Amino acid sequence: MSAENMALSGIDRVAARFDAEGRLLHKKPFGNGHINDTFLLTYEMPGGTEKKYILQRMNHTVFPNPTELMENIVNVTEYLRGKIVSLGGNPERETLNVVKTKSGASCYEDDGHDFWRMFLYIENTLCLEKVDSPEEFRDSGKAFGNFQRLLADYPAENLYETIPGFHNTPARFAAFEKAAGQDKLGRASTCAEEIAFALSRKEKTAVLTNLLEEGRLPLRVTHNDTKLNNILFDKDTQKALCVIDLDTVMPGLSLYDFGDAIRFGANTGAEDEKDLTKISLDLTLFEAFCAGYLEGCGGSLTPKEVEMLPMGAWMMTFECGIRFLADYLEGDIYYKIHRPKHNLDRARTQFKLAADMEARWKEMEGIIGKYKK
Ligand code: ADP
Ligand code: GN1
Ligand code: MG
Repeated sequence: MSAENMALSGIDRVAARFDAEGRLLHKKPFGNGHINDTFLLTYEMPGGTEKKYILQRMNHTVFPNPTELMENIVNVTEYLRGKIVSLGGNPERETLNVVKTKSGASCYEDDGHDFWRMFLYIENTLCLEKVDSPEEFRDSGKAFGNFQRLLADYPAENLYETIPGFHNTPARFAAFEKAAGQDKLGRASTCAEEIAFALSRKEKTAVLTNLLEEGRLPLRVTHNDTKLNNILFDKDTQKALCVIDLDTVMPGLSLYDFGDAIRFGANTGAEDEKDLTKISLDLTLFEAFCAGYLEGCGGSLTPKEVEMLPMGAWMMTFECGIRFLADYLEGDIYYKIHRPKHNLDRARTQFKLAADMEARWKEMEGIIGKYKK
């Protein structure tokens, strides 16, 4: 039984702890996240209408301090609410809204030490696993850029680092090397080619962290997990509406947000595609996201940040590949998997995409050249 189905049986008792209106009618597992267990709950309101909520069991293996994490989310969403209201927007649709517990806490710890949280469900939205058009991808770029701009003056020192070194690629590389060296499950022989691919690129992993240390790239408040499915699109307008999955909002580089979105959205194949001939970089989508992201950032990226955008795309793709591969080698303990070797398949697509980026570096730079100030 999946973790979601196991948890479903206890949902009513957990849901009763939260300050949701009405009577719980339906509950079902929801979404395609790799980390949390997400449920859609439908309540019947006094007049007979329905209201929906998102209930999530937080992954406390991945996020060791759920209370601090929720403090980040409450503070960030309240800050965004203020900005959205002052811009004449709708804060119930354009940012996440935390539903507190009946005792006023931002999450609930059950008897089994699992932590749960609730959000208002944002109605009439679409969550995409794949880009349908360059316009749509451009719009998602604008939304992620705008998200960063809205948080530009957020007091970053008040944010907890929910996963220390989340995009510290050299540290990720060290963790991967350790997993490959230990080879606890004897899986290294099944992915020797992938391990060799990663090892031969060790030197490149420090390019961005070095620039940050040298003060040549600015630290900003970033989202850090800018997958296309971490954005909701309005069904009516088809426009990007709300940036979700705020677990990893922390100080970071703009290049992390740009790069992670490219590695997922500008890939011609799925993140877990088995047929690697389907995996490549779609340069039209690369350019579309670039245009949208720079517009959303409001022209605030420095020339060095713009110059490094291709490196951001490569770094996030490579980093994601070594994270998937390390998890495969360690026995699939971090990411949810839905089939054997799922993490290995995911690592392979990331490495194929990273290799394609290497082959098309000049083309990426040519596109970026158009956006340099
Ligand atoms: P994970 O960290 O596991 O990726 P997410 O917070 O991204 O978890 O949620 C998983 C999915 O649930 C999202 O991709 C989206 O489809 C859906 N979702 C999450 N929050 C909301 C919300 N407030 N309204 C509508 N859908 C949501
Ligand atoms: C996870 O939570 P989700 O599914 O949006 C992961 C990202 C990876 C991504 C790969 C907290 O994102 O860092 O890039 O999977 N999130 C965390 O698909 O580790
Ligand atoms: Mg998500």
